[in-house]
Amino acid sequence: MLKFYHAPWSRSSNVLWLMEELGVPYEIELIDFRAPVPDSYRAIQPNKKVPAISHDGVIITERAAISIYLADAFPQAGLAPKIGDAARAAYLTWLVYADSVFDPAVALHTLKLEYEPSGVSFGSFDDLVANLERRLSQSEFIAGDRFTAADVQVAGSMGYVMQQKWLPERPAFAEYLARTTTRPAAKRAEQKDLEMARNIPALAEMFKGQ
Ligand SMILES: N[C@@H](CCC(=O)N[C@@H](CS)C(=O)NCC(=O)O)C(=O)O
Repeated sequence: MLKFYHAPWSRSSNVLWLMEELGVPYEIELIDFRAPVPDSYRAIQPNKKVPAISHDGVIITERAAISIYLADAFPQAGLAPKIGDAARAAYLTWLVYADSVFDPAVALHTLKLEYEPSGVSFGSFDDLVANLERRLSQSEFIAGDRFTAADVQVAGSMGYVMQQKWLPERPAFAEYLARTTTRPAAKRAEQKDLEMARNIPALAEMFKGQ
C-alpha cells in the first residue's frame, strides 16, 4: 500500500503531481499544518513537515528522496533513467538541486536575508537563476530530452515561485513551464489539491462565495 501524507498548496503538492504521473493507486492522509499538527506525526516525519510517504510499511521523508524512491519503485511510469544509464547523472543532479539549491536560495532571497554565498551550501541566487536559464535554454526538459521525475521537482517548484514573482521572468522559464505544468497528470493534481484546499479551515476565507 502507498500512503501519502500531504497538505494542499504546499511543498508536498509536487509529490501529489508525481503520484498522478505514476498512475498507481495511493491513499492520502491530510496533515493540516495550518492548524496544530498532532505530535504523534513526528513518528512519520520528525520535523512535522509534509510530504512523507509510507510504502508497504516503509516510511520515506524529504521530497527529493521520496521522488527518487517512487520513480525507481514504479519503473513502468518511465520517470527515471535506470541505474547504469548515463542519463541518470543529470537526472539525479537536477532532482536534488530543486531542494538543495533552488528552494533555499529562493527562500533567502525572497526573505531579503543577506548572506555570504561561500558560507552556505547553496551559493547565490544569481548563480541559481543563471544556471537554470542556461540549462533550460539548452535542454527541453531539465534532465535532457524527456520528461522525468526531476521535472516534477523543478517545474513544480518553479511554477509556484514564478506565480509569486520570486524569480525573474525569462523566456526559457515560461516555455519550460508551458511544456511541463500543462501535462494531464499535473492538471489532475492541481484540481485535486484545489478540492482538498477547500476543506482546510484556515483557507476557508479564500473560498467564500464560490
Ligand atoms: N525538507 C522538507 C521540507 C518540507 C517542507 O518545508 N514542508 C512544509 C510545507 S511547504 C511544511 O510541512 N511546513 C509545516 C510546518 O513547518 O509547520 C522536504 O523536502 O520534504
